Amino acid sequence: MEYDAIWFGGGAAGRFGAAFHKALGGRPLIVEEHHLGGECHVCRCAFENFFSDQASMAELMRLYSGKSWYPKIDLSHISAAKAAELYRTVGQRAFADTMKHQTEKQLGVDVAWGAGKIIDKNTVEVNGKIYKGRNLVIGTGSRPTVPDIPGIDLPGVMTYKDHPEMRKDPKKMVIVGGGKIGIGKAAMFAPFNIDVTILEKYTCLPKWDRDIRNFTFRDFKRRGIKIYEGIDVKKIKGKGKVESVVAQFNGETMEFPCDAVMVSIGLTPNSESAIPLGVKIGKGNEIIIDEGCRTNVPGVYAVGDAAGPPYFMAIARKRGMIAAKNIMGEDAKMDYSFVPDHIYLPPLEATSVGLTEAEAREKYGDVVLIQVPWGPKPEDPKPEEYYPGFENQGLPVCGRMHTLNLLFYGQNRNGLVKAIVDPKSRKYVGFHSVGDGAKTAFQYLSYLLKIGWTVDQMANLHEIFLNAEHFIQLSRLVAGQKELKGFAAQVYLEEDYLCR
Ligand code: COM
Repeated sequence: MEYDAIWFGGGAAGRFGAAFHKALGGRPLIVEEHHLGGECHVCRCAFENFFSDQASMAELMRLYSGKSWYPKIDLSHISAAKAAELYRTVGQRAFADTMKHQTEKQLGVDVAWGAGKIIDKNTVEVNGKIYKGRNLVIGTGSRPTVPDIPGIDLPGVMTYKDHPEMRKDPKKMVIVGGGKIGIGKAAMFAPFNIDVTILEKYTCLPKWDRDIRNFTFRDFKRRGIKIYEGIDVKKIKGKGKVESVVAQFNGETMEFPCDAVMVSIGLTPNSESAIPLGVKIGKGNEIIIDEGCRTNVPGVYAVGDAAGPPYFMAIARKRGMIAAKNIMGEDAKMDYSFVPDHIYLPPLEATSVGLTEAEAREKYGDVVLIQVPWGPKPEDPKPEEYYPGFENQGLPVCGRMHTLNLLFYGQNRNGLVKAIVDPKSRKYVGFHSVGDGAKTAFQYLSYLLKIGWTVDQMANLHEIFLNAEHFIQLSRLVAGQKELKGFAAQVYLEEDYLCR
């Protein structure tokens, strides 16, 4: 039997692509060795959501312990390894079963289980059986990039892939790389009494709005998470297991004692299986595709992380959907504009879409900010006068369930929201938040940005108070202004979070 397409790899891109292909009336076959859904439920999104929930609970218990009616809780023996074990033994299997049931039984997509071998662009062999397809879609995902430095193979050195496999609780962890994975991991491990140091060669979260970065890293500093930027990791030392990380910083050699290292310097696309087909491969090991997810070889497509960044589940799934449409004779194109982004920062999360303030100023000149809190020294109000230790914060801001609790007990952790508006057109150009629960809104805000949503339109929506990002009510406060001024001019929170 010949299929319309063989989807080589059943991760987010292949699974969604094949399902979409089937829904369009096509005949897809997924080839998958391990489980459907890719890394998501093994060690990425699903696992990280779970682990972040566990870390949030630890952090919130720490904050609330002995306050109000909350009992005093001893958190000195909590265990990150225990949290990982629960997911590893129950979560991974439960998700795998669900994906299999949904894909094969509910959606009726055929799956050939086993290690596939691409024979040619129309032929794949699985367990000695030959499958034929008119098209081939490569969705083989990505892997963590690992630097070639001495000691990288020592026990105790891990990547995000190994996180669910944690069997012992580290005391001191060094995170190599301050991108969104490394920053997220720092926030996930610190609540479990793990002493965390982040070593970043350049700048942490360079693409994020400066206020979000500063808010996040000031919070890290308060929590004892140490950050070095501009530091070059040279080797990992240890006898039989990791004992320290050696790095070059400001011309000096520094050694960071630790019993665990998390390497998070980026991702490398898994493109190797497609190379014999003659597809073009880019400098980052990615399969080069056009807007329709086609490679240079007719009838061969690439989707998901295998085709390079942006590495984001929504993009992976949408690449699958676009490839499916094109296989079925449409002329569909990827749209990479206004893709939202997100970082786990338990008990909070950062979410962003559109331009940062710096990008917006470059493009539109004077932009208007609708933002709370205002900056480091608000003239009014002065909450520290009636609530000691409550400096530098404006109103309670974000959190789906902890807004007011975090206001009182959160040690300045009650969030930040920031909308950026072009005052001439009154259109939003970017939304940013640190809080809890804003992800849902950002899925829709990304669409509103794309259609040119204005402050006046936003002011006409119906907020359900309290909510996670407050953009409706904050916009309504200023939408009556003929000449839009927004909230107070921006005062950057000081960048005082770095270890020097
Ligand atoms: C999510 C994986 S766990 S997938 O995108 O639904 O396949």
